[in-house]
Amino acid sequence: MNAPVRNVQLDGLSRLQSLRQIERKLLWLSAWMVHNANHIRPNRDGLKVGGHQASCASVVSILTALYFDKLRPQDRVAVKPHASPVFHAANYLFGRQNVAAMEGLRRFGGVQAYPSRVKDGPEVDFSTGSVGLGVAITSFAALMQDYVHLHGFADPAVPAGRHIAIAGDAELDEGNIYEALLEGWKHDVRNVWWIVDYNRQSLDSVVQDRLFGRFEGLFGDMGWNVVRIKHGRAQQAAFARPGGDALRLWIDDCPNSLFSALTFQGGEAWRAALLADLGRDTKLRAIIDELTDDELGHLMTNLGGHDLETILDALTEAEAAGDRPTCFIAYTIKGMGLPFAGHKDNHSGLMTAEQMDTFRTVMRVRPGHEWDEFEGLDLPSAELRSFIDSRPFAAKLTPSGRMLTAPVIPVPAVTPIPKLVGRKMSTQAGFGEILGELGRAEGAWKEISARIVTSSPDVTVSTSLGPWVNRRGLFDRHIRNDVFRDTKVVSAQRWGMSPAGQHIELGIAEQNLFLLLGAAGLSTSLNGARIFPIGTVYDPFVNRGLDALIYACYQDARFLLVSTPSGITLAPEGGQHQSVNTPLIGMAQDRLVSYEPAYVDELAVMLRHAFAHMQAPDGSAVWLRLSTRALPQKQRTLDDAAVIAGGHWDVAPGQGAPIALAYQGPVAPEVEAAFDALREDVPEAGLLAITSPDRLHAGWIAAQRARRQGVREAAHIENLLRPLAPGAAIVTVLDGHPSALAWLGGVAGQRVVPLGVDRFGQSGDILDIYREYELDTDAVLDACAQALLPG
Ligand SMILES: Cc1ncc(C[n+]2csc(CCOP(=O)(O)OP(=O)(O)O)c2C)c(N)n1
Ligand SMILES: [Mg+2]
Repeated sequence: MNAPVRNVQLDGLSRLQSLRQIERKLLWLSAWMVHNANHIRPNRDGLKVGGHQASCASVVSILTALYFDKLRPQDRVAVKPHASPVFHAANYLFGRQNVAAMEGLRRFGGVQAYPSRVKDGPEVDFSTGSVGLGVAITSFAALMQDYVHLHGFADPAVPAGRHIAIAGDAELDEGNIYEALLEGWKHDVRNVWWIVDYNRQSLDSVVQDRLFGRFEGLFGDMGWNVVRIKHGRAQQAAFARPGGDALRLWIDDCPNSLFSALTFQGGEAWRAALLADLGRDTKLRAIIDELTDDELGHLMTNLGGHDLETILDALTEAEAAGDRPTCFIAYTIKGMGLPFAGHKDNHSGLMTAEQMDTFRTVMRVRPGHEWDEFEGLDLPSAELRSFIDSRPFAAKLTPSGRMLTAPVIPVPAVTPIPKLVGRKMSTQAGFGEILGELGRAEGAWKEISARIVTSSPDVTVSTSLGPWVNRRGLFDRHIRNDVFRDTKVVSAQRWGMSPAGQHIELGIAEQNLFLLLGAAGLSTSLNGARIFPIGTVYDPFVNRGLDALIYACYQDARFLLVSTPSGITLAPEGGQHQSVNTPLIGMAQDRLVSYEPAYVDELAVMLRHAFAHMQAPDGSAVWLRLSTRALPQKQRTLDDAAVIAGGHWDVAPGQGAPIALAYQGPVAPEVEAAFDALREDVPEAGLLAITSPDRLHAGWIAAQRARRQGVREAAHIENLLRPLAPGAAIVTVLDGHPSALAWLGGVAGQRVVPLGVDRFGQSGDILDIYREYELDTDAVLDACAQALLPG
C-alpha cells in the first residue's frame, strides 16, 4: 500500500533537503545521459558521440536553484550549450521530458547536443550552441518584452518575466556579449540576469586569473548589479574562525591553474599546499588539522556556485534589487563531484566504465534503474514528487504550455503602392515609399502597420526608413524629446522617443541587429504578441552579423530583413561596401526566403508575401536585397505567384527558342538593351526576370525530391524553361556571384553563360564598373555570341 503523501512543508530545511536531492539527481542523470550515449548505446559508425559531463557538473547546483526554486513560468532562459543534459534532466523531473528522448541524446530524433527550440520542443526558450549568442539574445528579448507590453500586444494572461542566461565563463570572451551590453545600456534594459558559471576553464585551458576583476568592472560600468557567489557556507564558517582570514586570503590568491590542479588531486594535495604556505599559522592549523583529507577537500572546493544556500541567498538578494540587470559570478569547479573535477583537459572528458560504476555505487543507483526519477535518493519519492509539483516553475504558463501563439493578422490581397508609372525609382526608395503607404492605409493594413517594428544599426536614414520613423517615432521606455527639433535646428528627421514609438534605433554593430530581429521574431511564441519586425542593413554588412542571422533562423525567428544598397551597383562607394556573396547566402540559409526585385511592382508583391509568410506555420523569415539604382518603372500586370516562386518572363520565348537572357536585380536595363539587340537576330529569344534564385532553386530541389518519392510535380523553373529548345543557351546576369544562377543550365540540360561578380569591387561610376565586371550591354551581347556558338 502506498504511504500517505506528507504535506510538504516548504520551510527552509525541508526545502533545502529536497533541493539537495534534486541536485544529486541532476548530476546523476546528466552524467548518465552522456555515458549512455557514448558507452551503452550501440555505436554504428565508430564516430565519437561526445558530450560534456564536466560542463554539466559545473552548473548542476545553479540549475537546481533556478528551476526548482526561483524560476517562474513566465521567465525565459538561455542555458549554456554544454549543460543541455542538465536542462533536459530538470524538465524530466518536471514531467516535461521523456526517457526515450534522453536515451537518444545526440542520436537522430533524440535530444539535441545543444538545446534547440526547433528540435527539442517547447521547453527550450532560446537555442544555444554558438557560444555568446544565447547570452546576448536574452538582453534583446527583455527589450522586446518591454516593447510588446508597452504597445499592448502581449498576451494579457502572461505577466512580464525575467530573461536569464546561464553562461559559461569562456562565453565572456565573445565580442558580441559586449556589443549587447552596450546596446542594453542605451535602452535601459531590465529584467535580465546573466549567471556566469565561473569554473575558470574553457575548452583548451584555464582562464586567466585577473579576468574576473575586469568582468565586475565592465558590468558595473554598464549599470548592472554585480553579485559574486564565491564561497559556500562551509568556507564562510571556516573564515569566521580564528585563522580563517588567512585561509580566505590563501584561497583568494590561489592561481586558477593551481586551484584546478589541487581540486583534481584531492585532500592530501590541498593539505600539502596549505602547510607549505601557512604551516606555521597555528590558528589555521587548528582549522585544517581536525579535518580528514576528504573533509579538507570538501572544504576547499566548497565554492559558492556549488552551495545551494549561497546561490539561493544571492538570487534572493538580486530579486530584491527589482528589475535591474544583474550579473552573478558564480565560482564553480568544472566536473564537480566527478573523478576529473578540476582537470584542465576535462571539457570533453568522459568517465570510463569503471569510473561510472563507482559513481553509480556512490549515487546508489541499481543497474536497470538508471533513468528512475528518484532512484537512490534519501527522501520518499512521493514527497519529492509533491515538492517538485509545488515549485513555481511547475505551473503551466498557459493551458497550452510555454510556446505562446497569437491570432494571424490577415494580409490584404493588394499592397498599397505609390504611383510608379512614368517615374524613375530604386527598389530602396520604393521600399521607403511603400512603408509610407502602409502607414497611411486604413483597414487591415492599418492593423499590420501598427504591428511593424523597424530597426537599423545606425543606417536608418540611408536605408530609406527616415520617413517611416518621422511618422512613427522611436521606441524608448521613457519619453525623450528631440533636442534638435526643440531647439529649432532644421532637419528632415524628427527623432523623439516614446513608449509608443515603432522604431528601435541601434548602434552600428550588425550582430545586435540580428540578435534583436531574432528576439523580436520570437515575440509570438515568447510573449503571445504578433508583430512584424523589419530590420534594414547595408547588404555587405549582412556578413558582419551573419552568425547572429543564422542563429535567428536556427530558432525559426520570423522577421523581414531588408538589405540595401547591394552589389557593385553601389558604384562610387567602393569595394568594402559592395557585396558579392549575399545572393548565395540567401540561397543557402534555411528558414530564410530571399528575393531581389528589379522593379518596385515586384517589390510590392514580395512585401505583401513577407507579411503572410512571417505568420505562416510553415513560413520563415524573409530577406529582400535592394538597390539604390533608380530605374524607369513599367506599366504591366505581374503574375504575383511567379514573382514569389522566383521568376517570370518579361518576354516569353518562342517555342523551341535557342536562347534566353535571365537577369536579376538592378542590371535589368543593360540586359533589356542587349535583349532588344539580340531579338533582331533571334526573334524567338526570351527575357526572364529572376526574382529569387533561392526560391527557384528550392522549388527545383523539392520537385526532384517529390518525384523520387513518386509524386509527379514540376518545379516553377522547369515550367519556365520548358519552351526553350533542349540545347538552348541561357545567359544569366546578376550583380552578385555568378554561381547564384549558373545552376540553371542543370535544370533541363541547357548551356549557361553566367555573368556576375567574382572579384572585390572598386569605386567608379556604373558605366565603368559594369564594363570592368562584364555586366554592361556589350558584355551581355558577347556572352550571347559565345552561347550561340556551336559546341
Ligand atoms: C562560437 C563558438 N566557438 C567555439 C565553440 C567551441 N566551444 C565549445 S565549448 C567551448 C568553451 C566553453 O567554455 P565555457 O564557456 O567556459 O564552458 P564550460 O567551462 O562551462 O564548459 C568552445 C570554445 C562554440 N561552441 N561556439
Ligand atoms: Mg568554463
